[in-house]
Amino acid sequence: MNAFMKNFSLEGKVALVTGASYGIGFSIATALSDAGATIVFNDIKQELVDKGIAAYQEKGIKAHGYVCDVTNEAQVQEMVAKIREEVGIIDILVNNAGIIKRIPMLEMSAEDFRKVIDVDLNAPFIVSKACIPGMIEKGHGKIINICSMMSELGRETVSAYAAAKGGLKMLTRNICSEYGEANIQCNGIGPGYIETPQTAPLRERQPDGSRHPFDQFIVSKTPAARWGTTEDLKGPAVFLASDASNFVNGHILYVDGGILAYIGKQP
Ligand code: NAP
Ligand code: GCO
Repeated sequence: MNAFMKNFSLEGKVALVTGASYGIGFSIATALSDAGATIVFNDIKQELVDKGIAAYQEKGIKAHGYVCDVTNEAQVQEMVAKIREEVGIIDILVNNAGIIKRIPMLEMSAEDFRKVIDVDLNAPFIVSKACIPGMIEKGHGKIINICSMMSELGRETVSAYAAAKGGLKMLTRNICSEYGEANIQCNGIGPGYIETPQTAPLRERQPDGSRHPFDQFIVSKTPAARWGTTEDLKGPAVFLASDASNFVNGHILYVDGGILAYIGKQP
């Protein structure tokens, strides 16, 4: 590897990816591992952590899995202390764990709204807060917040999700503002519509076998004319986790096949 390409290497780095036993988090974690990082992940249930460890093993990756609910500050502090003892200080944090509830606003309970904000916005605050002291101690750190197109746009039924992801964009900029001087870069990745269990209901085939109208809508709104895959997020994640992005801070990198650049097909 020549000196320039070494900038993209994550050799010797410890990366925590939250909620990464499958889906986008899993894919990003495998890419960070391919670039040389040691992978740590968490999930709420032991059963999912075990499944995750087996899935990483299948890819030849020895991942360290922890049971932890990212909305629980005491559990998060305990997990980060354990990781420090058992694996090392976290250099790279990917705040990936997230949920969505697709409910029209007038039908949504305040409790459901709060739950989404708790996982998608409060948790990245809690986990970042737990990891930043170690990063300051080490003299560097990378935080990647998994935002969304809903950090910019609204849509019927996703009021809580859009509020949380819009907030996460601003938390990203604020962490950059507060800790840039400590050589911590905090950026976001804003995936477009990606094929994962979270979006499966939007792609379900109709009873007559035809495509879901939302599926057709997304393909027609995307200049790339397809849904994204978790593979599409790997390069951007490695870039933002590596020294190649050391002067990129407070930025949201949209990986959306061009949706945000496009007004839509003319009639
Ligand atoms: P997913 O398939 O539903 O995976 C989300 C993961 O987060 C699951 O492993 C889930 O675990 C975990 N999680 C949820 N609540 C948690 C908690 N309190 N503590 C710890 N882990 C928790 O979702 P995905 O599609 O991969 O999405 C990953 C991230 O990308 C999310 O932040 C999502 O909002 C964002 N995103 C997704 C898309 C898309 O099109 N798919 C687009 C833009 C942004 P359980 O299975 O135990 O609940
Ligand atoms: C929805 C989708 C989105 C995606 C994604 C878009 O219902 O509109 O689920 O919210 O998950 O976050 O970037």
